[in-house]
Amino acid sequence: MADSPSYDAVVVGAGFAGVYALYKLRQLNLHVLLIDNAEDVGGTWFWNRYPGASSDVHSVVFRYSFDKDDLRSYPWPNHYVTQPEVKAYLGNVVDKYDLRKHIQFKTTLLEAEFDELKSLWNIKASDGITRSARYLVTGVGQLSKKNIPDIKNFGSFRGDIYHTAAWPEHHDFHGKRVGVIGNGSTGSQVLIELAKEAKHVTSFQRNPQWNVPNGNRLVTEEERAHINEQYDEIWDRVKKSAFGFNFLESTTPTFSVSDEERKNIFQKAWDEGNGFNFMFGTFSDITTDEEANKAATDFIKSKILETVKDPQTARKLIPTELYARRPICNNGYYEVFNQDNVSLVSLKETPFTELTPTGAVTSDGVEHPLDALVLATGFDAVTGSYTKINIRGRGGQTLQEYWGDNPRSYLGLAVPNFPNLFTISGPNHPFTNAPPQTEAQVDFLTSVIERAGTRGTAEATLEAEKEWTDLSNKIAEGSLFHKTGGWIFGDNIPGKKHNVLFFFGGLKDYRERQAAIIADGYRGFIITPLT
Ligand code: NA7
Repeated sequence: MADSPSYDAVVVGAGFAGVYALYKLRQLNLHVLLIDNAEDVGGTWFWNRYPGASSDVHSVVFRYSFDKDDLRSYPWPNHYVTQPEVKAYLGNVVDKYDLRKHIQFKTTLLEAEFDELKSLWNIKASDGITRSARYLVTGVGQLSKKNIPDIKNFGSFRGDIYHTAAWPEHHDFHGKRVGVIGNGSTGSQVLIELAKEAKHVTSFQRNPQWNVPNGNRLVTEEERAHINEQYDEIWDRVKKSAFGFNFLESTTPTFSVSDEERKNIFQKAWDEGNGFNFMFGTFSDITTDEEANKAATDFIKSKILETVKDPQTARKLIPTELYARRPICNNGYYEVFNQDNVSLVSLKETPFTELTPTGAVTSDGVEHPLDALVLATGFDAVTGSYTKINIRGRGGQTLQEYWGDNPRSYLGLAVPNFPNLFTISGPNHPFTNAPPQTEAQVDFLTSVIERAGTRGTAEATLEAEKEWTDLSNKIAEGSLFHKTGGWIFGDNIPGKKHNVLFFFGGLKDYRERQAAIIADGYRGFIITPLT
């Protein structure tokens, strides 16, 4: 006989994943509490409020697919939504469905322990209350734990230090000399914006990356009306695609067309903008074939050389690695280096030796005077979100202990020995546009919970976890992403073992596998409805 917990489910995180989980579980009429350490909804879109923070997925599909009225009526003026717009959108969903009363903000999950006898989770939060819940659903984000660089005498710097993922509400860079460390999606966005305001901005770049334009522009009323008519078809296409974007993924191999046609295809994608479109909408083999990859990078290289006036800066900006990291796009990245108030330091050539009270010193002995330092240094992705909280499953073992050097799960969602825990965006979740990915995962976990009931237990099997991990590894090995590494494989964190952290099989394949698993009686789960 199972005890009655305080809640049927506790959801952690008020981003895209957690808000949708709350919505879905409330649809089942469950007693649910969502906690989040921020003061409002947004998740990663609450904290990453640095200047220039914007999605690089087209606005049309950077939202939930379930509410057709909202899809047609909610405004998004540009092709990309900015951070304040994403946060406002999530707030709109929460208010429209009257979910706010089920959310407790400014509350951090400290520890959760599974009580094997009672088959429920005891959840300690920063408000000092321990709650019990049958189910624990973590929507803690794949990019939540900040990566802080280890630079000698870091603490000696007397200027302001900002991490882009913990941005204060107010800032003023007018008249200031700012250093930006990092040049990923975030670093490129913040650099472009700060260069409009600051006296001087220095980009401290370790590995240069391949950037393409994002093609951001206003969406006309006619375009929007056309989109509104097409929304069903758009979502159908998105859900049957690999990456969940609103573009056609190419099936054409790079060298199946003439040199001229290839150049035209790259040029068209460059003019339209969008990183995923450039990588996956142009040709089918850019991330699987090194020669095809080189054709793409030769094109981007020609654009860098055309755009950047100073030859030394252009040289430093050209990567030597493959175009096989999470693709980056933005609005005017290469152009910004032509501004008099922007300079580039290659940390590959001259690494940091130390910070001083007034700047940063590099190995050539140059002290770069700085009033502020912006860390756009990324995240301890996927698993980092879990290492800061203690989640204890069977036998009191934490998730970190269970994973060790080998983070793994079933479907990026469930972990053996951690019954009734659902880790949205856990290890080996699909590498796609986040809203449709979280919808797919939440729809699935909701159906597992519905099947098990409010008194039941659902637990992934070791065999299912192994199968999923092997499959994720096998698919990743066929991709050039595997060679380049980066945060997707945990390579950005000193001491973190290179591991695949994503399922690269695509959204369509993921959803089909989920449907087959359900049709097969929730294969890979042991579901025990209790009495
Ligand atoms: P990323 O993509 O991990 O980029 C972090 C950047 O910071 C990258 O250029 C790193 O260089 C650099 N970095 C990290 N640590 C250091 C140290 N110690 N010294 C110098 N430079 C460093 O994070 P983002 O926030 O830009 O983007 C993450 C995702 O968020 C993005 O893909 C979107 O999905 C949203 P490196 O390349 O490692 O040499």
